[in-house]
Order: sequence, then C-alpha cells, then structure tokens
Amino acid sequence: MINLGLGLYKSILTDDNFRFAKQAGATHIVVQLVDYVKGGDNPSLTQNYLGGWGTTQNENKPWTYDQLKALKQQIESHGLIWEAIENFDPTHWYDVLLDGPKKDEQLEQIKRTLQYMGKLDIPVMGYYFSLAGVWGWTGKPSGRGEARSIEFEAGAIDMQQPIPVGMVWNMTYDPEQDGATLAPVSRQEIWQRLEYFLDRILPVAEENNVKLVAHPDDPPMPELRQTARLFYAHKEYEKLLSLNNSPANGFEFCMGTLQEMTDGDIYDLLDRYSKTDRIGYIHFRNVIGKVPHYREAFVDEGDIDMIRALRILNKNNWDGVLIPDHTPEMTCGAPWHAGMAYALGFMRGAIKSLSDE
Ligand SMILES: [Mn+2]
Repeated sequence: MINLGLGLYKSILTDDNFRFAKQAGATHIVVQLVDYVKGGDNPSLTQNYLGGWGTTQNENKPWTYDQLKALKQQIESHGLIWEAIENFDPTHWYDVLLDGPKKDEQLEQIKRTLQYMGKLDIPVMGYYFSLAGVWGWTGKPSGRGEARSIEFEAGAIDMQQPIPVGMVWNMTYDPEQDGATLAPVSRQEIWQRLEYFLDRILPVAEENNVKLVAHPDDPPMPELRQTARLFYAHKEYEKLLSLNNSPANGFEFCMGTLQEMTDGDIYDLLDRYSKTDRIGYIHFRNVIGKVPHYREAFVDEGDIDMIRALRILNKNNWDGVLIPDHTPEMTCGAPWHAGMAYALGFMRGAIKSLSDE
C-alpha cells in the first residue's frame, strides 16, 4: 500500500504540526531529530547554508529510549504512525564519517539507537553518509511564480573550498577550532568507511527489524570540498546493495536527487527496487535540470512524471511511505507549510486516482 507521510524537522515536532499532517491526509511521520534547518516554526531550506547548517546542540546527548518513547506516544495520540527517523546527528557519528578515534564508541551508540527503535517499532532509519553533506545550494525566488526555491549551479560556487575541522555533514560539531581544514578524502577511502559502518550496524538493524536506508548525495556531484561522494550516480547507488546482502540494507529513495544525476533512468530504478523491497521510504519530489545546474520544482511541474512513478509503485504493490521532502516555498505567512500542503494535496489526489484505475 502506498501511504502518505510528512517529514518534520526537530523544531517543528509539535502537536500543531502533527495536526497539520493529519489535516492534509498524511498517515505517517518521518522524524528529523537533528536541529539543522533554521527558522523555528517557519523552517526554510532556501536560506544561505554555504557556511553550514549551524552548530549541533546534541553533543553528549544521545537519543534516549524515554525520549523516543514519549515522542512516539505524542505522534500516536494524533492517530499517526511513526515510520522513520531521518538522519543521525553529526555529533553522534562524526568519527564514523571521519574515521576518527571515537568511531567504535559512536558505533556502539548507534547500535543502541537501533535497539530502541526495534523496541518501539519504528521500522526505518534513514542515514546520509557524507562528509560535505548537503552543501552548495543557493536559495532564490526562481521557482514558478517567483517561489523561493533551491538552486544548484556548480559554476557559481568554489566547490574546492575545504571543510573546516570541527565540521562534517555541513554542520559544526566542535566550534573550538583554529581554522584548520580537513585533508582530501578519496573515493576508495569513503567506500571503506561506509563498509566498516555497514558491516557493524546492519546485523543489529536486522536483528531489531529496522531497515537502514541511505540517502543519495545531494547535490549529486562526484566530489565536493575535496572529498569524494558515495552516491552521485545511479550505478554508484546500486553498488550499495551489493556490499551487503542483509535485508536491512536499503535505499532512502530521493526521487529529486536521483533525477538530478546524469546517468540511468529513474523509472527503471524505481521499478527494479520497489519490486524487491529495498526501498525504505520515498522522497517524492520534483526537479528541473540535472547537475551541474538544476532547481527544485513544485511536484507537478518538474522533469519527473510523478503519476508514472506512482503507477510503477502501484503495479509492484509497493508497501511504504511517500513524503514530499522539499518543495519550493509559497509566498504567504507560512511558506514552508503552504508548500507542503500543496505537495501533499497533489500526492493524495494522485494516489486516490490510482485506486480507481
Ligand atoms: Mn531527499
């Protein structure tokens, strides 16, 4: 069954936003526990994040069982289902990403998180294994009707700008640094780090019935800030599944990012992996263009035929959750919410029309 969900950032995990999700017809929630998007109750992705998403406030504060349990009860009190956590906090796994001295200690903490998720029946953990992280976007009123939207134009930024020490995943975890920068990281090195992580974490995920799903690199450039990126092409993303056969090893299928890649065919990829239960949840969003230049678009206007994508999922009897991920922000008092409501309405209508076919 194709289910409709909404992703909520840490700052907007509130009763009103659970009501908002329910009102728009969502049944499932994808939770972000990382405090990275600025703007409080009016989160905005179209601000300038070239200097980072800010400093994580969760140093030495791992997610506890009680905290997760309370949030689950809150979500369920609104008649909603907690489908997934999206993203580890950079402060909880920076040395896993950077191959630093606290790597194994941090992996133990990640294992505990997966055990809590198993106990609480939260079936999916989305992660994004990236050093430069989401970086290089610019926000402009370049969407339909001058909607503020995310644009990526490789030529407009210095892509070689090194990452400061104390930052990873485009977020600062240690502000007490002297301006030193990270050494370049090769493709071979980053794949080894991913493998080390998967070998230790997937067995625990499997044991706890949690699917561990990887987000592709956004923006999908082979390299950014002198560090190689894992999943910048369909063929690289597919390689992930061949690393480890665990049924817990899967995709956080971001349609926008996958469409921005220059190889492959998004319908074919969706068809193959929705058949085999390798997709945790789907970022159902649209885009115009590909790297090195694209902009994010409203769900109904981009390069992807979203209805065709839905028909593929329907034909394969795919069981999972779609969330809008990003949308252009609409001009009004609540630009993020209006954009989300627009996307959710489109998605709900489209899903309903499939069942009539
Ligand atoms: Mn995404």
